[in-house]
Amino acid sequence: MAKVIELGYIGLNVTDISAWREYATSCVGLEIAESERDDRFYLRMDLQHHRITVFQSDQDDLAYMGWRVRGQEEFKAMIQQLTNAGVEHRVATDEEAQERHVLGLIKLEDPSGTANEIYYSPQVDVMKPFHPGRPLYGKFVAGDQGLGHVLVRSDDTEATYNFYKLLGLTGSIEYQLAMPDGAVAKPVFMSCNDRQHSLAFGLPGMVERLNHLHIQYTDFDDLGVSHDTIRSKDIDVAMQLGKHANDQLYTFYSASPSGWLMELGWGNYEKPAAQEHYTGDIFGHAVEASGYGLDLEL
Ligand code: MBD
Ligand code: FE
Repeated sequence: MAKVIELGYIGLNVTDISAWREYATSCVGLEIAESERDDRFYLRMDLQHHRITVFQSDQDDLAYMGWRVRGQEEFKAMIQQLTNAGVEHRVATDEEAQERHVLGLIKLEDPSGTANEIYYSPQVDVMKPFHPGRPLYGKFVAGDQGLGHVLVRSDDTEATYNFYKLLGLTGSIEYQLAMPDGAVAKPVFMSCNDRQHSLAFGLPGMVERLNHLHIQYTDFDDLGVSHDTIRSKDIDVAMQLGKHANDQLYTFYSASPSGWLMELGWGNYEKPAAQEHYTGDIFGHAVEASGYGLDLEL
């Protein structure tokens, strides 16, 4: 079976592209790389040409997720796998692959209509050392763990699980959470490498496609400086610093310039030997600013 191996890139549609330049560098520490097109810029986290493309748009939401397969043979096998499963997809043109700085690209949608891409061979700029947008003590956890994770809207948990299972991700329900309205949320977390999860879904009430993007630092002090910076700018913190039960990361959630949340984190993780679920986090993560789709008792 062909499998994706990382959430390698994402595209973000944003209404305020200059706010994003400031936020991505000073609050997060990402490196800006300019594009030859004036409707976008790139964000780097490591040696890869880019990890995030920020597009000037009339909306603020996830534009697409890009999943990497190991190489050209796995790419061909993935096309066959999608065809055999009857999943609608399109092999992109050379121009479309070039636009993403990859050698081959498939375009498809998940069951909620969220744009997904599967690619092989990203451009890696080995001659251009990663240079953070603000001084960092360490760097980002990226490389073969991909850029981080996203929590996306799912209109049908079972169908969404089956779609991403076909791409090669594995996972399960990892929390049972009592919601303010008395319902029980059962979010699903899926993984394709050593990162505990690259994708989560199954929170009720989402309208936009993206609830949050998680990015991880190698160095605890960088998380602290990001927290100070975000506090000094009076940016809303939806969930305060706390430690998750599943990925064991120390994280907090603050509002990005697009209104959805950025979950910045640091920590180490040991995979449990068999499937587990939790009813809350280890500590913290109290709701501070509500209305960001994470009004949960973690
Ligand atoms: C996560 O990364 C997360 O965003 C939530 C809500 C719960 C556990 C891990
Ligand atoms: Fe998360």
